[in-house]
Amino acid sequence: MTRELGDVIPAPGEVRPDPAAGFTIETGVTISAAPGTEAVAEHLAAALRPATGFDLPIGPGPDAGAGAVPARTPGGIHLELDETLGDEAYRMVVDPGGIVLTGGDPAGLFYAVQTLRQVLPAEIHADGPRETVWTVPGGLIADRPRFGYRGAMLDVARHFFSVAEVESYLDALVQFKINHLHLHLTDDQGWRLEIESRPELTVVSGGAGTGVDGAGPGFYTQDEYAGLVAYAAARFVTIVPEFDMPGHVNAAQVAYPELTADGVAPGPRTDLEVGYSSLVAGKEETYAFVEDVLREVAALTPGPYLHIGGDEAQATTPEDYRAFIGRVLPLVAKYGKRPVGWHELAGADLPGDAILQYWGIDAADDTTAGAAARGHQVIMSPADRSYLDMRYAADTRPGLDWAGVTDVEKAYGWDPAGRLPGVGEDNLLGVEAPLWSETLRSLADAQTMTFPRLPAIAEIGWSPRVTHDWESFRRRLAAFGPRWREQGIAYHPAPEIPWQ
Ligand code: TNX
Repeated sequence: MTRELGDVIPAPGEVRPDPAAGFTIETGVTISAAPGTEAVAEHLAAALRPATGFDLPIGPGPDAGAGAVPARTPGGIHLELDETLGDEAYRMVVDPGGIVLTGGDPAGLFYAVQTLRQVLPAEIHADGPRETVWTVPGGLIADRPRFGYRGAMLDVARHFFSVAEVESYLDALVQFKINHLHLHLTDDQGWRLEIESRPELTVVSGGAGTGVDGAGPGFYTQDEYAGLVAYAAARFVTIVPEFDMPGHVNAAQVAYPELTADGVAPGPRTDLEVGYSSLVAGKEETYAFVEDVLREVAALTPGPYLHIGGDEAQATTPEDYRAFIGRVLPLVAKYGKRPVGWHELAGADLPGDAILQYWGIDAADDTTAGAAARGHQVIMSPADRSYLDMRYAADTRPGLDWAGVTDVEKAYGWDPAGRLPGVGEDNLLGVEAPLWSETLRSLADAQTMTFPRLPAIAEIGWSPRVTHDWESFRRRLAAFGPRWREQGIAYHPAPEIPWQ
């Protein structure tokens, strides 16, 4: 099916189609990579070679800095950088002479590549050669993100996902210009990252029988986790590790009974209850433990953020909560990281750089607004719009429904800057779509809950508000059916989308 230049999710800021001026990628086409673009050129070639069957050799491009004038290779695809475009921004120009992709930085260039993939026929995602005419529609796209933080979250505690599964999930996310993956690494039902100074965490709470219904065992060694962080970084994704505390800690207490009030280990838990476990604010053992965890995780984390959870601490008194958070936040700073917490953290004294992640379901929350007024940045994840674990409809499975059911139109139909009175555009770091895994049992389950709603959240996070248009979105989304089928990505065939 012929593509139109603007048939892209997230909707680009500016699209100037020139239908007379397309370019067809044929055998013999080459890729030229200006200095600094080589790694993205490899991503581009890897995306185009399998389905086209073309060699698409990568050669050096003219170095604009060295005064070489031709900013393109006639008959080819040229990659270059122009920092005046800005962070994560890009431009794509397609005419009969070829394709020029210009990034404000390498991340922006990577997003140009994602846009190019989307305006090629769906068969471009096939893993072997296809007889297809690989025409790219002519014209210009100039694009840049609305928010610098466009996140997804995967709960690997309630159901563990292997490194290969997370990498596959991430490959699907980056096609929508997601740039943060928050990993919920610990909860009552499991502990999923090896901590060398606290080996029992994963020996006891990462193995067989952990996870909801005992169905999601596993953990990452530190080497595996470092590999995952590097895999993400190569795709311009920052991993945000979360260690949920002071609640959601039963798995830690099973492994280290000194973390309970009476020093007696609780039994392992595989049910869905929340709000019953707590670290003990008045015990020094608590802070020795937290410091061991934060120190090791910070050393494994090139990104700026450490997420300390802080949600649903019903088993912690408000005084203990404040005392606990007051001891833990300086530890995050000690190891050079910026703290992120669920919005309940607003009830504690916070350093100015602390970020709140809002997950509420109504607009009556004034603690988050108060924190925003004091200068804290907010990540918007309202459960009734952005939670990927909510059911699509009453009769769809898997999923929960405590925040209601969320069809695609509801996931798309909100503005993060209009969600909470007192939390406007300037208070927002960005948006995130969390996927909790209590009801998930496979990567296919995770994909089914994520697609097609993640593209809605991605568009809300990336696209200028003026482009927001449900009719346009559902038509553009329809084209992803064949793309996901080619990639083997499961998706929910939402009835409101006229799927191709
Ligand atoms: C609430 S949202 C939780 C999680 C659950 C989720 C299920 C939040 C910060 N806490 O513990 O997994 O609901 O939707």
